[in-house]
Amino acid sequence: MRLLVTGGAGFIGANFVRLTLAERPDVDVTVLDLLTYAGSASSLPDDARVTLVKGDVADAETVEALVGEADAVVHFAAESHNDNSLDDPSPFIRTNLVGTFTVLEAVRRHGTRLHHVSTDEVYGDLPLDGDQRFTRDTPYRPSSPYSASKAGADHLVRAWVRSFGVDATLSNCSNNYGPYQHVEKLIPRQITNVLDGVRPKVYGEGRNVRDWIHVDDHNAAVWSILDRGRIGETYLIGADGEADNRTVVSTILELMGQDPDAYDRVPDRPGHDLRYAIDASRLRKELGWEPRHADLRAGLAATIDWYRENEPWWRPQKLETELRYRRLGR
Ligand code: NAD
Ligand code: TDX
Repeated sequence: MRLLVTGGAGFIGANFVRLTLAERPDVDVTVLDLLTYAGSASSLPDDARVTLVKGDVADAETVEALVGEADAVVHFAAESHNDNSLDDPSPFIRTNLVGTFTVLEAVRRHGTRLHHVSTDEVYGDLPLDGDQRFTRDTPYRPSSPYSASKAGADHLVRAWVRSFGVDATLSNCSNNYGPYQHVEKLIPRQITNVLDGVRPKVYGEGRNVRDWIHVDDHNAAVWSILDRGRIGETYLIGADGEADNRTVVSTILELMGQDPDAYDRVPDRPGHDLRYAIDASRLRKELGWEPRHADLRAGLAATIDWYRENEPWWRPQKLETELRYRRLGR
């Protein structure tokens, strides 16, 4: 089987390729990735079963040719960072909307199976206090240009399923963490700050809650959906990992031998979503998926070790990322 993985040189995609090589001996992978600031060939294993094609998911000719050679497509490619989308939304529109449209047109022509990877942020946010959780029936209410572009992409996929009979499934996952995550994101930013002797930066009061899941649990769920998911269905992926940002940052500091309060507060992100929480019971019941790394503290400790041991991977991103944050005042 040949799988086309768009965005496979990014954080979740590269971990997906690694999991696939380890657990699916019958699957060869073609990665289509533009290698933007967020993608790196060095995140991919050097393996004869993986072919990396540098190209744009919004380029119809490139996508058409690669989909024509694939048995299935997993679509991860996206601009993924909220803060960047507030600074300049334009690449989010092109990659997330036009890119998804381009993939849909190609799989429509070739009759190829598609799994579309999306986010819980399409549902907007939940109140800080309370036990409400997102389900697949929660109305879409995205807050940022990033989440609005992902919401639009999800709607395109559902329309292509209904109107053109495309063989697609969708998933909306909560916040991922683990190895190979770009240092712009909360957890690797703060781990690498501490490694550099810099105090972590928490937006606002740090009370915002995210529902953390280890990237391998997300990717195992994607494989469950590819194997057993019902065409046209949407599966919410989450591992009951709710924690507020202060707690995450304090845990990182403590695990790294620092004072848990040794962080700085910086101005809040405009439109900052308060809380995300996923009800993944359908995925568990229908497809039998269970997270294997649900202990956030243990997962953070392993992730800290990974960043300690892989400075040559993250160091080239760090200075430019922090200069960008300085310009944004965060
Ligand atoms: P990432 O930014 O680390 O990786 C994105 C990859 O897409 C990069 O390799 C980049 O080079 C590539 N890319 C960007 N524009 C492209 C284009 N025009 N053509 C081809 N490739 C392009 O993002 P990630 O965190 O790995 O997220 C992957 C997917 O998962 C995204 O669709 C995102 O919305 C979704 N998602 C992410 C999270 C999370 O917590 N990170 C949670 C839920 C869903
Ligand atoms: O330095 C920081 N300080 C801080 O307090 C950064 C970078 C973030 N934060 C806060 C903002 C959020 O409340 O931490 C939380 C997590 O921030 P991000 O890592 O930027 O993630 P988030 O905005 O929640 O979005 C992530 O999860 C859903 C991914 O980036 C998206 O791609 C995914 O769809």
